[in-house]
Amino acid sequence: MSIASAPEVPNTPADASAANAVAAAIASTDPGTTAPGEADAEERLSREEVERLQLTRLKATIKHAYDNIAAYRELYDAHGVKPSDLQTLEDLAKFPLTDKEFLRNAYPFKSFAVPMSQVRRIHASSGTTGKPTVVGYTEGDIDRWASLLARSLRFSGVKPGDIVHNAYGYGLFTGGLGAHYGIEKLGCTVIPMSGGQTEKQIQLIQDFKPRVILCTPTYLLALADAFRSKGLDPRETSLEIGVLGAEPWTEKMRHEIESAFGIAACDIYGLSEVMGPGVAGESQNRQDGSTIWEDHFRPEIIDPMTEDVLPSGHHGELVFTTLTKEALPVIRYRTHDLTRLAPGTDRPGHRRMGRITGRSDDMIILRGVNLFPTQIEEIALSIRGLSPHFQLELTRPDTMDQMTVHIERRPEIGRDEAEAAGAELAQQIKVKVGSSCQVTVAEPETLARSSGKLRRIYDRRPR
Ligand code: DLL
Repeated sequence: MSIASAPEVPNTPADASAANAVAAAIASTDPGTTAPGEADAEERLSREEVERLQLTRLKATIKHAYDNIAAYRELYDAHGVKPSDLQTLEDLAKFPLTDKEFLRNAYPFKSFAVPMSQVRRIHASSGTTGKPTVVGYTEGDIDRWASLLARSLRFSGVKPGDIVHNAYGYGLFTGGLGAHYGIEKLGCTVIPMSGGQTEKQIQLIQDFKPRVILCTPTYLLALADAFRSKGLDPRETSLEIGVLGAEPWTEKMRHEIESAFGIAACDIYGLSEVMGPGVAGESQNRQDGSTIWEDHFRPEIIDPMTEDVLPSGHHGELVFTTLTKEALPVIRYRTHDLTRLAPGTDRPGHRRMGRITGRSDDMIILRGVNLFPTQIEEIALSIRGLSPHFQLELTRPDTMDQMTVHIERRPEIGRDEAEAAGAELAQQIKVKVGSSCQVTVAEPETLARSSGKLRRIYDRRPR
């Protein structure tokens, strides 16, 4: 494994403005600001120009991390690489990969490349097991994050002057505040609703009449159900656009949401360690996958087992290097998200990512067959009478693992039809995924809903 632990010694960055190679690189390459509603110059760069910009910023980032973060210095010294070994973008592959463990070992602040006096904000991952992953931002980082979020929203059809209902959770999670600053930056009115309080969400959507909603795809479905249970038609709201992310979702789920609300649903992708929401955003005109903002992030796809970089178009694990982060530069950071890269379309200089099919750590291995919850979502939503509300329960009643899909029927079908739909689901999973499983069809609105990222897998196998 090519990942080293962070040392116990604290970092001692010198005066950050002098030591911060990234700040200098940004200053020398920054094309200046544009009006909030217009595409900015970096967004419009050609592929060649983007790569030239990436190389300048990448050199600066590696130097910044090596000079100011002891963990990177130790890691690179142990691997016998130094910042000057990076002369081309391909040279990045010479540098070792990093992951969540690398950041956790630097808990809480040893992964920061600037003095604490320059860190304006902290966020942290939920950290269900062990210590959370802590991320920090300078004033410049927050400003660039807001600009990228604003760019992503604009790309998805949001306009200055729109009222935006922000139902991503506020707090240590990057979703709420990250989106909030971007919404303001674009010149919109933000309703900082956060997640939960579904009754209140419904009331405010009716009273404040937002044109745009931001939340997870599964929470938007929960809101659709809540509207209906009050006898209200979600298609009658003022909403026209949903900018949805923070969890995997399929094209079938997009259609489900779009028809439930009569809106355009666009993807937004990001992760805290790399920045937060807005690492990639989707064009409303095309809805052809999220465009990665490559003026700020260099993506790679690797084989998760061999760790080799895969050729363009291959499916594998997404790895990111930040190009403009001052407080927390990450270099070759393993996201565990599985996808592929595709050429840019609406923004030809910036590549797109396919839908995240799953996370390598969310993969279920059922009697030797690998499967992801998104595969079940895709199949379930193609069967009449089955809803998108499901959970996967893993048990081991004897020596064999077993998976039970608990899925709600749609209210418009009866019990008999629901049983037939459940049997059809089991059959199609067997044919398409290659694994037999049990299906139990639950009554509408009986499975757990979430106000943020939905938990799909309940693993009850003995450890
Ligand atoms: O979920 C940041 C975010 C907030 C993105 C709001 C979009 C909207 P984390 O909590 O660090 O950050 O979780 C990051 O969530 O590695 C993916 O596995 C998953 N994820 C995020 N966006 C998408 C998406 C935020 N559009 C992890 N599609 C990532 C699929 C997503 N998975």
